[in-house]
Amino acid sequence: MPSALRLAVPLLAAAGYTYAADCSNQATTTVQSNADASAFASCKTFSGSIAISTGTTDNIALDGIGTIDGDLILKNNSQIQQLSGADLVNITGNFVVETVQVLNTVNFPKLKNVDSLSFTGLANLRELGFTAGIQTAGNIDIENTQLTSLTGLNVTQADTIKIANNGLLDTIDLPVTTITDIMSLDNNNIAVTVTLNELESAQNLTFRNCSSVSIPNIETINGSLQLLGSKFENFNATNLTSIGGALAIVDNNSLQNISFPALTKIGGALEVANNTDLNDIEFNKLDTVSGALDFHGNITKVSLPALDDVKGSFNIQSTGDIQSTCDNSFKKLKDSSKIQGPYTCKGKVDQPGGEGSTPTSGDGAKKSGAASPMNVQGGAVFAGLAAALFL
Ligand SMILES: *[C@@H]1O[C@H](CO)[C@@H](O)[C@H](O)[C@H]1NC(C)=O
Ligand SMILES: *[C@@H]1O[C@H](CO)[C@@H](O)[C@H](O)[C@H]1NC(C)=O
Ligand SMILES: *[C@@H]1O[C@H](CO)[C@@H](O)[C@H](O)[C@H]1NC(C)=O
Ligand SMILES: *[C@@H]1O[C@H](CO)[C@@H](O)[C@H](O)[C@H]1NC(C)=O
Ligand SMILES: *[C@@H]1O[C@H](CO)[C@@H](O)[C@H](O)[C@H]1NC(C)=O
Ligand SMILES: *[C@@H]1O[C@H](CO)[C@@H](O)[C@H](O)[C@H]1NC(C)=O
Ligand SMILES: *[C@@H]1O[C@H](CO)[C@@H](O)[C@H](O)[C@H]1NC(C)=O
Ligand SMILES: *[C@@H]1O[C@H](CO)[C@@H](O)[C@H](O)[C@H]1NC(C)=O
Ligand SMILES: *[C@@H]1O[C@H](CO)[C@@H](O)[C@H](O)[C@H]1NC(C)=O
Ligand SMILES: *[C@@H]1O[C@H](CO)[C@@H](O)[C@H](O)[C@H]1NC(C)=O
Ligand SMILES: *[C@@H]1O[C@H](CO)[C@@H](O)[C@H](O)[C@H]1NC(C)=O
Ligand SMILES: CC(=O)N[C@H]1CO[C@H](CO)[C@@H](O)[C@@H]1O
Repeated sequence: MPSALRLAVPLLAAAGYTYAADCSNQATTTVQSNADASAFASCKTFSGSIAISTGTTDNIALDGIGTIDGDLILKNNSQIQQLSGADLVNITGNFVVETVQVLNTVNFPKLKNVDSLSFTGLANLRELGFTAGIQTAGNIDIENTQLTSLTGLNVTQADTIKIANNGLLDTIDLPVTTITDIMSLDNNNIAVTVTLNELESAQNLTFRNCSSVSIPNIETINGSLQLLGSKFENFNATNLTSIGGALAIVDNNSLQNISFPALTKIGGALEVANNTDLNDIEFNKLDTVSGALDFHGNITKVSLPALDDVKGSFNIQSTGDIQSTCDNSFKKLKDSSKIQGPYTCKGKVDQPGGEGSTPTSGDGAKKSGAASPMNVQGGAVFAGLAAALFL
């Protein structure tokens, strides 16, 4: 043990005595050893933040403390294998465990309330030891761990939840009902099943590389919904009536059916692209798309019977033969100015491209936006709007 650390160990504790530590500290209290941690055992509430030193080699048990009125931080430590707190119920600040390679046990059987939970860079952590279940956590960030499940996270409301790059995580099942800012699930185990059966309202939702996503009770998404690089065959959102921002369904090679039977309004862009097996696109109640509408891929059927207002550009390009739908349905919307931006709708295209691209083969390829100088100008404006909305 380096001499600086040895000096930091309180003498009495080192000699085997217990002593009552101060239960408050305005500065962050640095714990160097488990003896330092045990010194707080008599503190029902500890006022102030506790950080465990990067050089600590002991396992740390913060037993006795019921509430930490501050943060609990363990960062960048290469030795600690176990972190626990037998009596801890509340952390009013952040609970941060970051870059602790050998940590294999986190045991806080009574912990229920934290302001935020950030567990990242934990190459040996397989489970969260939160037996009572965390009930409140405004922000949750779990990245680069070996967790196999999120058992122990029982939050019903959160501002942000980010769960990414957890290679063994194959089940995400949370009782959350409201997400006020962002939920992002990205690159966990490729077989991960996502079950958010209580979710009713959210701001931004991003699901990338998931094997199934279930959000049957979602009613409103105030921001955007993105389904990316996933391998589910079906996606449905039976109760979803409006999306305030964009809806993007891109790069899902197994996707066969999507169902949005109640969706009427999309406040941003609607993009459905490069889903190899998705042939049939139906949005039966959709009337308004305030950004661009962009469908490209192997599409054989497009049904948008209620569509009445597309404020951005309109691009449909498919390898399939959809030309009659273009000519019989969508051209009329363009002609009556219900599609306000540039218009492209083309079947039997070799390489279907996104908004702004020129269809590569077939006949009748033409972008009506170029018909008059006035339209060109309007088109440029709307192309800009659409591009912005695609972010
Ligand atoms: C945890 O916080 C709640 C709410 O502030 C409080 O009622 C409870 O007494 C706290 N528990 C402990 C063990 O400090
Ligand atoms: C991690 O700790 C080591 C020493 O234990 C130190 O050299 C390094 O700078 C620390 N890294 C960060 C990002 O704090
Ligand atoms: C946590 O949630 C799971 C599933 O939603 C439930 O089975 C479990 O009983 C809950 N645990 C607690 C302690 O609330
Ligand atoms: C939601 O996403 C949109 C873009 O898709 C972005 O402009 C907005 O800031 C995001 N909201 C939050 C709370 O991050
Ligand atoms: C979405 O917007 C509605 C209406 O503005 C609001 O009542 C609701 O709380 C918002 N939901 C979220 C998750 O932000
Ligand atoms: C959808 O909404 C209806 C009516 O509000 C409700 O009865 C139903 O349980 C919700 N969920 C699903 C999956 O339809
Ligand atoms: C994850 O999704 C991205 C697209 O968003 C895709 O490029 C990537 O191949 C996917 N990863 C896996 C393992 O499927
Ligand atoms: C909705 O999707 C689930 C799989 O995610 C599927 O089992 C169910 O049959 C689908 N329901 C409808 C009405 O498409
Ligand atoms: C997709 O929908 C069609 C028609 O409703 C159905 O025959 C087919 O089985 C569905 N595919 C999957 C994978 O559920
Ligand atoms: C779909 O794939 C094509 C060809 O790889 C690519 O040019 C296009 O950008 C992709 N579209 C999206 C929305 O990723
Ligand atoms: C269309 O389907 C073929 C064959 O399944 C596939 O190779 C190709 O990538 C698909 N194209 C698009 C744009 O999804
Ligand atoms: C899980 C899965 O099949 N993901 C694929 C979705 O489609 C993109 C390309 O369109 C692939 O890169 C992903 O591997």
